[in-house]
Amino acid sequence: MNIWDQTHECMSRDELEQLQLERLQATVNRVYKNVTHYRKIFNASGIIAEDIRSLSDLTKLPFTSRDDLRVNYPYGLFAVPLREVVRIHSSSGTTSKPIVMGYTKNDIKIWSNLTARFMTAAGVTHDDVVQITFRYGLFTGAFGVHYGAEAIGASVIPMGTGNTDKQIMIMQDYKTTVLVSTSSYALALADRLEQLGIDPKSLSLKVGLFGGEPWSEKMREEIERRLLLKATDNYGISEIIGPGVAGECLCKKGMHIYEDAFLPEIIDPETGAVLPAGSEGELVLTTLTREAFPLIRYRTGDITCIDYEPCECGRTLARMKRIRRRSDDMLIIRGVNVFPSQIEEALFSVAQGETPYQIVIERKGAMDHLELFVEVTDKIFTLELQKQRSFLETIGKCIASVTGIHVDVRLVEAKSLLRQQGKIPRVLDKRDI
Ligand code: DLL
Repeated sequence: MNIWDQTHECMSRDELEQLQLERLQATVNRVYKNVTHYRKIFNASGIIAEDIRSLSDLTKLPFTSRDDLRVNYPYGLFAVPLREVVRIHSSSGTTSKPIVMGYTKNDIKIWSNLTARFMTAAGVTHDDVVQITFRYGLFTGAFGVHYGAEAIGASVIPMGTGNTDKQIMIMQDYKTTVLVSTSSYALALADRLEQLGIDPKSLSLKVGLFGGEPWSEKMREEIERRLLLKATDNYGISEIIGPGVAGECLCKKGMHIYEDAFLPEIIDPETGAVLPAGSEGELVLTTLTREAFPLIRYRTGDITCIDYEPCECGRTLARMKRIRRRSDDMLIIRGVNVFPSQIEEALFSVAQGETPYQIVIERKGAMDHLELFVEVTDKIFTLELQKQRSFLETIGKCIASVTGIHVDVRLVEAKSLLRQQGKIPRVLDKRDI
């Protein structure tokens, strides 16, 4: 089935806004009734659901932050009883505790439709063979796209991450036409193909769906040239749904936001003020159809701007620009979200106290590489060599178990990390993407 939902994707602004208002009112009602967190803050600021008479009344509602999700861990923000939840995913939080998201049966149906929509916009049809190289598990990426591809009727290869040689063998033998991955992994695949002397012309790749991490036009040009496919960008965030919030059509002029399901705003990240259309700022999203996990004015931390001009493809949905920055200190390492505070927490717990350190990120070849430099303290210095080694290994394991990523931990001389105004910058991100 070709899922171009023309009813929702080509609506006039007036019709769309009417639909958004109806869905917003229903969502506000639902969270007031079913979610203690929202009831409390609405009551405290004297807001009642009937106050939302137009879309501009949205600004009367408070923002929801990642911290609100943390405080309500695990199920505090669910708007339905657990027995109606058919799926649970989670994402990295600022501390060792993750953030938990629930989906009802209907949420999964809507989610599949949304991912099917961005895949269709990028040219995927039921004739395609879709190789998914995201991690299957608590991460929303793989399952979200998987269900969308099945909804289209494409043949899905649920590969999961890693094992690049096997990915390539399957790509050759099963005649994969659509690659679903992070942009950096697409380049890693291109590198390996080159090493193996495999001509990309011998593959059947047609479309690449890349999301989950920032990338650039320069990378797009390189991926298209080396893998001989059309590379498109798609955006999502686990708290809101996962992939399927926005995606590019083949005009490649920004990602269409599925505004019938998510109401976007752009705010000044410092003041919280809503900025006029076209300004750059932090993306704030309100879910309009979520049953299990509705969020009001969720601060995504992603810096972008929105273009409301209709697109040449016929879709009237607004388009968001590539995300290149965040308003907070969240890092994305090979598509995995990592907070410096998680690394610090793990380090200090193993070191049993504060220890000077610095996180350095580089892109080696196509892939991100994270190193943690720890300055030797008297306590560490007095350890035997063997114990020092196992100390570093324990830190690495502890960080891996919390964040899911591999970190090289290295000891450096005391006072050797460069200070700025007496302080070591916590993160040195040397990536140039
Ligand atoms: O990465 C969901 C996803 C999976 C989207 C697969 C697309 C494909 P999280 O792990 O919660 O969810 O990470 C969300 O990743 O706030 C952005 O900072 C970043 N991000 C996602 N897509 C893009 C993109 C998934 N296309 C966080 N460009 C978001 C730049 C992106 N950054």
